[in-house]
Amino acid sequence: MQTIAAISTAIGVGAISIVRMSGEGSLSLALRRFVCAAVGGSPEPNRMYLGRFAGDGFSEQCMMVYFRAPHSYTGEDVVEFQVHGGMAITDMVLRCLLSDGARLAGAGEFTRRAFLNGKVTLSQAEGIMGVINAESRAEVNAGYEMMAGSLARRLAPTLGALERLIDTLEAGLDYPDEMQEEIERDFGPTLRAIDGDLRVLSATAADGKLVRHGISVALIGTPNAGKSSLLNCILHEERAIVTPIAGTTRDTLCESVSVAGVRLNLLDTAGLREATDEVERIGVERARQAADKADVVVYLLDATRHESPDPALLANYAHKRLYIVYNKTDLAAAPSKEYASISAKTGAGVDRLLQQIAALCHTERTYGGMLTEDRHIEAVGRAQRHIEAALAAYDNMPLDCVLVDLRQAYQALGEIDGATATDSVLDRIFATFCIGK
Ligand SMILES: Nc1nc2c(ncn2[C@@H]2O[C@H](COP(=O)(O)OP(=O)(O)O)[C@@H](O)[C@H]2O)c(=O)[nH]1
Ligand SMILES: [Mg+2]
Repeated sequence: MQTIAAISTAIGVGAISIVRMSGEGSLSLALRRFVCAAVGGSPEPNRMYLGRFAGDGFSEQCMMVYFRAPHSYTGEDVVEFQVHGGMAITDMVLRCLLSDGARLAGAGEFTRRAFLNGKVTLSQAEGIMGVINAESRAEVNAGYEMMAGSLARRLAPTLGALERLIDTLEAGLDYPDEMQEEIERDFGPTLRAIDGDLRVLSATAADGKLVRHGISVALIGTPNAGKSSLLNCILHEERAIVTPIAGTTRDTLCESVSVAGVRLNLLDTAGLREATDEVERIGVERARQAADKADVVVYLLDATRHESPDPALLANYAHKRLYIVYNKTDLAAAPSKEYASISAKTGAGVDRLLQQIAALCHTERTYGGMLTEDRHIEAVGRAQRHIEAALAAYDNMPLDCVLVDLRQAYQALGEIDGATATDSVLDRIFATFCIGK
Protein backbone atom coordinates (compact mmCIF):
# COMPACT_ATOMS: atom_id res chain seq x y z
CA MET A 1 0.00 0.00 0.00
CA GLN A 2 1.18 3.47 -0.78
CA THR A 3 2.84 5.31 2.06
CA ILE A 4 0.59 7.92 3.62
CA ALA A 5 1.55 10.85 5.80
CA ALA A 6 -0.35 13.31 7.96
CA ILE A 7 -0.11 15.56 10.99
CA SER A 8 -1.58 13.51 13.82
CA THR A 9 -1.81 16.21 16.46
CA ALA A 10 -4.40 18.97 16.55
CA ILE A 11 -3.86 21.90 14.21
CA GLY A 12 -2.56 24.81 16.26
CA VAL A 13 0.45 25.94 18.23
CA GLY A 14 1.64 23.61 20.99
CA ALA A 15 4.75 22.15 22.57
CA ILE A 16 5.11 19.31 20.08
CA SER A 17 3.41 18.04 16.94
CA ILE A 18 3.49 14.53 15.55
CA VAL A 19 3.85 13.86 11.84
CA ARG A 20 3.09 10.25 11.03
CA MET A 21 3.72 7.98 8.06
CA SER A 22 2.44 4.48 7.38
CA GLY A 23 3.23 2.08 4.54
CA GLU A 24 6.08 0.09 3.08
CA GLY A 25 8.08 3.16 2.15
CA SER A 26 7.86 4.89 5.55
CA LEU A 27 11.30 3.99 6.79
CA SER A 28 13.23 4.78 3.60
CA LEU A 29 11.35 8.07 3.22
CA ALA A 30 12.15 8.93 6.83
CA LEU A 31 15.83 8.07 6.53
CA ARG A 32 16.20 10.35 3.51
CA ARG A 33 15.50 13.24 5.86
CA PHE A 34 16.46 12.15 9.35
CA VAL A 35 20.11 12.69 10.25
CA CYS A 36 21.22 10.88 13.39
CA ALA A 37 24.50 9.06 14.05
CA ALA A 38 22.85 6.58 16.43
CA VAL A 39 20.45 5.31 13.76
CA GLY A 40 23.20 3.94 11.53
CA GLY A 41 21.72 2.12 8.58
CA SER A 42 18.49 1.20 10.26
CA PRO A 43 16.84 2.26 13.51
CA GLU A 44 15.80 -0.18 16.19
CA PRO A 45 12.00 -0.42 16.28
CA ASN A 46 10.02 1.20 19.14
CA ARG A 47 12.92 3.41 20.09
CA MET A 48 13.10 7.19 20.12
CA TYR A 49 16.01 8.87 18.40
CA LEU A 50 16.97 12.51 18.69
CA GLY A 51 18.25 13.93 15.43
CA ARG A 52 17.88 16.54 12.74
CA PHE A 53 15.26 16.68 10.01
CA ALA A 54 16.97 17.96 6.89
CA GLY A 55 14.16 19.97 5.28
CA ASP A 56 14.05 21.83 2.00
CA GLY A 57 15.69 25.08 3.06
CA PHE A 58 15.35 24.45 6.80
CA SER A 59 16.57 22.19 9.59
CA GLU A 60 14.54 20.96 12.53
CA GLN A 61 15.65 19.21 15.67
CA CYS A 62 13.20 16.42 16.33
CA MET A 63 12.58 12.91 17.61
CA MET A 64 11.88 9.92 15.41
CA VAL A 65 10.39 6.55 16.27
CA TYR A 66 9.97 3.56 13.97
CA PHE A 67 7.38 0.82 14.46
CA ARG A 68 8.05 -2.25 12.35
CA ALA A 69 5.16 -4.09 10.69
CA PRO A 70 3.09 -5.77 11.95
CA HIS A 71 3.74 -4.32 15.42
CA SER A 72 2.36 -0.85 14.77
CA TYR A 73 -0.96 0.96 14.98
CA THR A 74 -1.77 0.27 11.34
CA GLY A 75 -0.02 -3.09 11.08
CA GLU A 76 2.31 -1.56 8.46
CA ASP A 77 5.71 0.06 8.87
CA VAL A 78 5.07 3.33 10.71
CA VAL A 79 7.39 6.26 11.40
CA GLU A 80 6.50 9.18 13.63
CA PHE A 81 8.36 12.45 13.92
CA GLN A 82 7.91 14.56 17.01
CA VAL A 83 8.68 18.09 15.93
CA HIS A 84 8.31 21.49 17.57
CA GLY A 85 4.62 22.27 17.76
CA GLY A 86 4.42 25.27 15.48
CA MET A 87 2.01 25.46 12.57
CA ALA A 88 4.71 26.39 10.01
CA ILE A 89 7.38 23.89 11.08
CA THR A 90 4.89 20.99 11.28
CA ASP A 91 3.52 21.81 7.87
CA MET A 92 7.02 22.15 6.36
CA VAL A 93 8.06 18.71 7.64
CA LEU A 94 4.87 17.17 6.23
CA ARG A 95 5.43 18.87 2.85
CA CYS A 96 8.95 17.42 2.60
CA LEU A 97 7.57 13.89 3.11
CA LEU A 98 4.87 14.51 0.52
CA SER A 99 7.35 15.86 -2.00
CA ASP A 100 9.51 12.75 -1.41
CA GLY A 101 6.61 10.53 -2.46
CA ALA A 102 4.25 9.99 0.47
CA ARG A 103 0.57 10.75 -0.14
CA LEU A 104 -1.49 12.88 2.23
CA ALA A 105 -3.65 10.52 4.32
CA GLY A 106 -7.41 10.78 4.10
CA ALA A 107 -9.67 11.10 7.16
CA GLY A 108 -9.24 8.03 9.37
CA GLU A 109 -6.98 6.33 6.84
CA PHE A 110 -4.44 5.11 9.41
CA THR A 111 -7.24 3.45 11.39
CA ARG A 112 -8.82 2.13 8.21
CA ARG A 113 -5.54 0.38 7.42
CA ALA A 114 -5.44 -0.94 10.99
CA PHE A 115 -8.89 -2.42 10.35
CA LEU A 116 -7.95 -3.86 6.96
CA ASN A 117 -4.83 -5.42 8.50
CA GLY A 118 -6.84 -7.03 11.28
CA LYS A 119 -5.36 -4.91 14.08
CA VAL A 120 -8.80 -3.72 15.21
CA THR A 121 -12.40 -4.59 14.40
CA LEU A 122 -14.76 -1.91 13.17
CA SER A 123 -16.43 -1.37 16.55
CA GLN A 124 -12.98 -1.13 18.15
CA ALA A 125 -12.05 1.56 15.62
CA GLU A 126 -15.22 3.41 16.56
CA GLY A 127 -14.26 3.01 20.21
CA ILE A 128 -10.99 4.83 19.47
CA MET A 129 -12.98 7.73 18.03
CA GLY A 130 -15.31 7.48 21.02
CA VAL A 131 -12.39 8.05 23.38
CA ILE A 132 -11.10 10.96 21.28
CA ASN A 133 -14.47 12.67 21.04
CA ALA A 134 -15.56 11.97 24.61
CA GLU A 135 -16.68 14.95 26.64
CA SER A 136 -17.26 13.14 29.92
CA ARG A 137 -15.80 10.31 31.95
CA ALA A 138 -18.80 8.12 31.14
CA GLU A 139 -18.09 8.57 27.41
CA VAL A 140 -14.40 7.87 27.92
CA ASN A 141 -15.24 4.66 29.76
CA ALA A 142 -17.72 3.55 27.11
CA GLY A 143 -15.27 4.36 24.31
CA TYR A 144 -12.48 2.54 26.09
CA GLU A 145 -14.57 -0.59 26.55
CA MET A 146 -15.49 -0.62 22.88
CA MET A 147 -11.89 0.02 21.86
CA ALA A 148 -10.81 -2.86 24.08
CA GLY A 149 -13.17 -5.08 22.13
CA SER A 150 -16.01 -5.75 24.54
CA LEU A 151 -18.73 -5.33 21.91
CA ALA A 152 -16.74 -7.45 19.46
CA ARG A 153 -16.44 -10.19 22.10
CA ARG A 154 -20.09 -9.86 23.01
CA LEU A 155 -21.18 -10.41 19.40
CA ALA A 156 -18.73 -13.11 18.37
CA PRO A 157 -20.65 -16.13 19.79
CA THR A 158 -23.92 -14.89 18.26
CA LEU A 159 -22.31 -14.45 14.87
CA GLY A 160 -20.69 -17.87 15.18
CA ALA A 161 -23.99 -19.57 16.05
CA LEU A 162 -25.73 -17.83 13.17
CA GLU A 163 -22.99 -18.82 10.77
CA ARG A 164 -23.19 -22.50 11.82
CA LEU A 165 -26.95 -22.48 11.39
CA ILE A 166 -26.62 -20.99 7.92
CA ASP A 167 -24.08 -23.70 7.01
CA THR A 168 -26.43 -26.40 8.27
CA LEU A 169 -29.35 -25.03 6.28
CA GLU A 170 -27.24 -24.69 3.17
CA ALA A 171 -26.20 -28.32 3.54
CA GLY A 172 -29.90 -29.10 3.93
CA LEU A 173 -30.58 -27.62 0.49
CA ASP A 174 -28.09 -30.04 -1.07
CA TYR A 175 -28.79 -33.08 1.12
CA PRO A 176 -32.35 -32.70 2.40
CA ASP A 177 -32.67 -36.26 3.70
CA GLU A 178 -29.41 -36.39 5.63
CA MET A 179 -29.82 -32.96 7.19
CA GLN A 180 -33.55 -32.97 7.98
CA GLU A 181 -33.16 -34.25 11.54
CA GLU A 182 -30.35 -31.88 12.50
CA ILE A 183 -32.19 -28.88 11.10
CA GLU A 184 -35.39 -29.75 12.94
CA ARG A 185 -33.47 -30.16 16.17
CA ASP A 186 -31.30 -27.02 15.94
CA PHE A 187 -33.26 -24.38 14.09
CA GLY A 188 -35.82 -23.25 16.66
CA PRO A 189 -33.63 -23.38 19.79
CA THR A 190 -30.64 -21.69 18.12
CA LEU A 191 -32.66 -18.85 16.64
CA ARG A 192 -34.64 -18.30 19.83
CA ALA A 193 -31.39 -18.12 21.80
CA ILE A 194 -29.99 -15.57 19.33
CA ASP A 195 -33.23 -13.62 19.43
CA GLY A 196 -33.13 -13.51 23.24
CA ASP A 197 -29.51 -12.43 23.17
CA LEU A 198 -30.19 -9.59 20.73
CA ARG A 199 -33.11 -8.43 22.86
CA VAL A 200 -30.85 -8.15 25.89
CA LEU A 201 -28.29 -6.28 23.80
CA SER A 202 -30.93 -3.90 22.37
CA ALA A 203 -32.12 -3.12 25.87
CA THR A 204 -28.71 -1.61 26.65
CA ALA A 205 -29.23 1.04 23.97
CA ALA A 206 -31.30 3.29 26.24
CA ASP A 207 -28.47 3.54 28.79
CA GLY A 208 -25.96 3.67 25.96
CA LYS A 209 -27.60 6.77 24.55
CA LEU A 210 -27.47 8.50 27.92
CA VAL A 211 -23.75 7.77 28.09
CA ARG A 212 -23.13 8.88 24.53
CA HIS A 213 -25.13 12.09 24.44
CA GLY A 214 -25.42 12.90 28.13
CA ILE A 215 -28.65 13.10 30.10
CA SER A 216 -30.98 15.91 29.05
CA VAL A 217 -32.64 17.48 32.05
CA ALA A 218 -35.54 19.91 31.55
CA LEU A 219 -36.24 22.32 34.42
CA ILE A 220 -39.94 23.11 34.46
CA GLY A 221 -42.40 24.76 36.82
CA THR A 222 -44.57 27.82 37.22
CA PRO A 223 -43.04 31.26 36.63
CA ASN A 224 -40.81 32.37 39.54
CA ALA A 225 -40.40 28.86 40.95
CA GLY A 226 -36.65 29.41 40.56
CA LYS A 227 -35.75 27.42 37.44
CA SER A 228 -33.28 29.99 36.11
CA SER A 229 -31.84 30.44 39.60
CA LEU A 230 -31.30 26.68 39.82
CA LEU A 231 -29.51 26.67 36.44
CA ASN A 232 -27.24 29.50 37.59
CA CYS A 233 -26.61 27.77 40.91
CA ILE A 234 -25.55 24.56 39.13
CA LEU A 235 -23.32 26.41 36.66
CA HIS A 236 -21.89 28.71 39.36
CA GLU A 237 -22.47 31.68 37.05
CA GLU A 238 -25.23 34.11 36.17
CA ARG A 239 -26.07 32.42 32.90
CA ALA A 240 -29.83 32.97 32.88
CA ILE A 241 -31.56 36.22 33.70
CA VAL A 242 -33.25 36.03 37.09
CA THR A 243 -35.82 38.59 38.22
CA PRO A 244 -38.82 38.58 40.53
CA ILE A 245 -40.94 39.35 37.46
CA ALA A 246 -42.93 36.31 36.34
CA GLY A 247 -42.30 35.35 32.72
CA THR A 248 -38.67 36.48 32.56
CA THR A 249 -37.35 33.40 30.76
CA ARG A 250 -38.82 33.03 27.30
CA ASP A 251 -36.34 31.13 25.24
CA THR A 252 -35.01 27.68 26.19
CA LEU A 253 -31.40 27.78 27.43
CA CYS A 254 -29.18 24.71 27.28
CA GLU A 255 -25.95 24.31 29.26
CA SER A 256 -23.89 21.22 30.05
CA VAL A 257 -22.24 20.27 33.32
CA SER A 258 -20.32 17.19 34.30
CA VAL A 259 -21.56 15.46 37.44
CA ALA A 260 -19.85 12.32 38.71
CA GLY A 261 -18.36 11.88 35.24
CA VAL A 262 -21.70 12.12 33.47
CA ARG A 263 -22.70 14.94 31.16
CA LEU A 264 -25.97 16.59 32.14
CA ASN A 265 -27.51 18.84 29.49
CA LEU A 266 -29.65 21.25 31.49
CA LEU A 267 -32.54 23.04 29.84
CA ASP A 268 -33.95 26.14 31.49
CA THR A 269 -37.41 26.85 30.19
CA ALA A 270 -40.16 29.45 30.32
CA GLY A 271 -42.52 29.06 33.27
CA LEU A 272 -45.62 27.04 32.49
CA ARG A 273 -48.72 29.23 32.70
CA GLU A 274 -51.27 30.91 30.44
CA ALA A 275 -49.00 33.23 28.48
CA THR A 276 -49.67 36.97 28.50
CA ASP A 277 -48.17 37.72 25.10
CA GLU A 278 -47.06 36.09 21.85
CA VAL A 279 -43.36 35.78 22.80
CA GLU A 280 -44.16 34.14 26.10
CA ARG A 281 -46.67 31.84 24.40
CA ILE A 282 -43.92 30.56 22.09
CA GLY A 283 -41.62 30.19 25.11
CA VAL A 284 -44.19 28.10 26.98
CA GLU A 285 -44.67 25.92 23.91
CA ARG A 286 -40.90 25.40 23.69
CA ALA A 287 -40.79 24.52 27.37
CA ARG A 288 -43.37 21.79 26.80
CA GLN A 289 -41.47 20.43 23.82
CA ALA A 290 -38.16 20.45 25.71
CA ALA A 291 -39.75 18.57 28.61
CA ASP A 292 -41.35 16.07 26.24
CA LYS A 293 -37.99 15.27 24.66
CA ALA A 294 -35.85 15.33 27.82
CA ASP A 295 -34.63 12.17 29.54
CA VAL A 296 -35.34 13.67 32.95
CA VAL A 297 -37.80 16.34 34.04
CA VAL A 298 -37.14 18.36 37.19
CA TYR A 299 -40.41 19.94 38.26
CA LEU A 300 -39.79 22.84 40.63
CA LEU A 301 -42.42 23.94 43.12
CA ASP A 302 -42.20 27.19 45.06
CA ALA A 303 -42.24 26.34 48.78
CA THR A 304 -43.14 29.92 49.74
CA ARG A 305 -46.31 29.69 47.65
CA HIS A 306 -47.23 26.25 49.03
CA GLU A 307 -47.50 24.98 45.47
CA SER A 308 -48.50 21.42 44.80
CA PRO A 309 -47.87 19.62 41.53
CA ASP A 310 -50.30 20.15 38.69
CA PRO A 311 -52.10 16.79 38.16
CA ALA A 312 -52.21 17.34 34.39
CA LEU A 313 -48.42 17.69 34.30
CA LEU A 314 -47.95 14.66 36.52
CA ALA A 315 -50.10 12.60 34.19
CA ASN A 316 -48.22 13.94 31.20
CA TYR A 317 -44.81 12.95 32.55
CA ALA A 318 -45.85 9.74 34.30
CA HIS A 319 -43.76 7.68 31.89
CA LYS A 320 -40.66 9.84 32.41
CA ARG A 321 -38.04 10.09 35.09
CA LEU A 322 -39.63 12.93 36.99
CA TYR A 323 -38.13 14.66 40.02
CA ILE A 324 -40.51 16.89 41.92
CA VAL A 325 -38.60 19.35 44.07
CA TYR A 326 -39.52 22.14 46.47
CA ASN A 327 -37.38 25.23 45.95
CA LYS A 328 -36.78 28.29 48.16
CA THR A 329 -36.65 26.17 51.28
CA ASP A 330 -34.30 28.78 52.74
CA LEU A 331 -37.41 30.96 53.06
CA ALA A 332 -40.10 28.43 53.89
CA ALA A 333 -40.12 24.78 54.89
CA ALA A 334 -41.33 22.36 52.21
CA PRO A 335 -45.11 21.97 52.59
CA SER A 336 -44.78 18.20 52.25
CA LYS A 337 -42.09 15.66 53.00
CA GLU A 338 -43.09 13.71 49.90
CA TYR A 339 -40.69 15.59 47.63
CA ALA A 340 -37.06 16.66 47.85
CA SER A 341 -36.29 20.19 48.95
CA ILE A 342 -33.59 22.53 47.71
CA SER A 343 -32.63 26.16 47.75
CA ALA A 344 -31.33 27.57 44.49
CA LYS A 345 -30.17 30.56 46.51
CA THR A 346 -28.00 28.77 49.10
CA GLY A 347 -27.37 25.64 47.03
CA ALA A 348 -28.72 23.34 49.77
CA GLY A 349 -29.85 19.97 48.39
CA VAL A 350 -28.80 20.79 44.81
CA ASP A 351 -25.78 18.52 44.71
CA ARG A 352 -27.76 15.56 46.02
CA LEU A 353 -30.35 16.09 43.30
CA LEU A 354 -27.67 16.20 40.59
CA GLN A 355 -25.97 13.07 41.93
CA GLN A 356 -29.28 11.21 41.81
CA ILE A 357 -29.81 12.20 38.19
CA ALA A 358 -26.25 11.32 37.18
CA ALA A 359 -26.64 7.90 38.83
CA LEU A 360 -29.05 7.03 36.02
CA CYS A 361 -25.94 6.56 33.91
CA HIS A 362 -24.37 4.17 36.43
CA THR A 363 -20.94 5.67 35.94
CA GLU A 364 -19.20 3.20 38.14
CA ARG A 365 -20.68 0.25 36.31
CA THR A 366 -18.73 -1.33 33.48
CA TYR A 367 -19.81 -0.26 30.04
CA GLY A 368 -18.83 -3.53 28.43
CA GLY A 369 -20.94 -4.63 25.50
CA MET A 370 -23.31 -1.68 25.73
CA LEU A 371 -24.80 -0.27 22.54
CA THR A 372 -23.85 3.40 22.34
CA GLU A 373 -23.57 4.03 18.59
CA ASP A 374 -26.61 4.69 16.44
CA ARG A 375 -25.05 2.58 13.70
CA HIS A 376 -24.84 -0.44 16.01
CA ILE A 377 -28.34 0.05 17.38
CA GLU A 378 -29.71 0.15 13.83
CA ALA A 379 -27.78 -2.97 12.80
CA VAL A 380 -28.94 -4.98 15.82
CA GLY A 381 -32.53 -3.89 15.16
CA ARG A 382 -32.25 -4.98 11.53
CA ALA A 383 -30.77 -8.34 12.56
CA GLN A 384 -33.62 -8.87 15.04
CA ARG A 385 -36.24 -8.24 12.36
CA HIS A 386 -34.65 -10.79 10.04
CA ILE A 387 -34.33 -13.39 12.82
CA GLU A 388 -38.01 -12.95 13.64
CA ALA A 389 -38.90 -13.22 9.96
CA ALA A 390 -36.84 -16.41 9.68
CA LEU A 391 -38.59 -17.93 12.70
CA ALA A 392 -41.97 -17.05 11.20
CA ALA A 393 -41.01 -18.36 7.75
CA TYR A 394 -39.72 -21.70 9.00
CA ASP A 395 -43.09 -23.43 9.30
CA ASN A 396 -44.56 -22.51 5.95
CA MET A 397 -41.79 -21.45 3.59
CA PRO A 398 -39.13 -23.39 1.71
CA LEU A 399 -35.65 -23.51 3.24
CA ASP A 400 -34.09 -21.13 0.75
CA CYS A 401 -36.54 -18.38 1.75
CA VAL A 402 -35.64 -18.89 5.41
CA LEU A 403 -31.99 -18.68 4.43
CA VAL A 404 -32.48 -15.28 2.82
CA ASP A 405 -33.54 -13.85 6.18
CA LEU A 406 -30.76 -15.61 8.05
CA ARG A 407 -28.14 -14.27 5.67
CA GLN A 408 -29.54 -10.77 6.02
CA ALA A 409 -29.44 -11.09 9.81
CA TYR A 410 -25.81 -12.20 9.55
CA GLN A 411 -25.05 -9.35 7.18
CA ALA A 412 -26.54 -6.83 9.63
CA LEU A 413 -24.70 -8.14 12.69
CA GLY A 414 -21.46 -8.56 10.78
CA GLU A 415 -21.49 -4.87 9.83
CA ILE A 416 -20.92 -3.92 13.46
CA ASP A 417 -17.46 -5.39 13.55
CA GLY A 418 -16.81 -5.22 9.88
CA ALA A 419 -16.91 -8.87 8.81
CA THR A 420 -19.62 -8.01 6.30
CA ALA A 421 -19.13 -4.26 6.01
CA THR A 422 -19.06 -3.01 2.44
CA ASP A 423 -16.72 -0.30 1.21
CA SER A 424 -19.50 2.25 1.38
CA VAL A 425 -20.12 1.40 5.03
CA LEU A 426 -16.39 1.80 5.70
CA ASP A 427 -16.30 5.08 3.76
CA ARG A 428 -19.14 6.44 5.84
CA ILE A 429 -17.52 5.47 9.14
CA PHE A 430 -13.98 6.63 8.45
CA ALA A 431 -15.14 9.91 6.93
CA THR A 432 -16.13 10.93 10.46
CA PHE A 433 -12.56 10.35 11.75
CA CYS A 434 -9.95 13.06 11.77
CA ILE A 435 -7.05 13.24 9.34
CA GLY A 436 -3.98 11.75 10.95
CA LYS A 437 -5.96 9.21 13.00
N1 LIG B 1 -34.77 33.05 48.66
C1 LIG B 1 -34.77 32.42 47.52
N2 LIG B 1 -35.13 33.05 46.40
C2 LIG B 1 -35.10 32.38 45.23
C3 LIG B 1 -34.70 31.03 45.17
N3 LIG B 1 -34.78 30.62 43.89
C4 LIG B 1 -35.22 31.67 43.17
N4 LIG B 1 -35.43 32.75 43.97
C5 LIG B 1 -35.93 34.07 43.59
O1 LIG B 1 -37.18 33.87 42.90
C6 LIG B 1 -37.33 34.79 41.84
C7 LIG B 1 -37.61 34.05 40.55
O2 LIG B 1 -36.46 33.27 40.21
P1 LIG B 1 -36.18 32.76 38.75
O3 LIG B 1 -34.97 31.91 38.84
O4 LIG B 1 -36.17 33.89 37.78
O5 LIG B 1 -37.48 31.86 38.52
P2 LIG B 1 -37.97 31.18 37.16
O6 LIG B 1 -39.06 32.04 36.64
O7 LIG B 1 -38.51 29.85 37.58
O8 LIG B 1 -36.83 31.07 36.25
C8 LIG B 1 -36.04 35.61 41.79
O9 LIG B 1 -36.27 36.84 42.48
C9 LIG B 1 -35.06 34.74 42.57
O10 LIG B 1 -34.04 35.50 43.18
C10 LIG B 1 -34.33 30.37 46.39
O11 LIG B 1 -33.96 29.19 46.46
N5 LIG B 1 -34.38 31.11 47.54
MG1 LIG C 1 -36.57 31.76 34.39
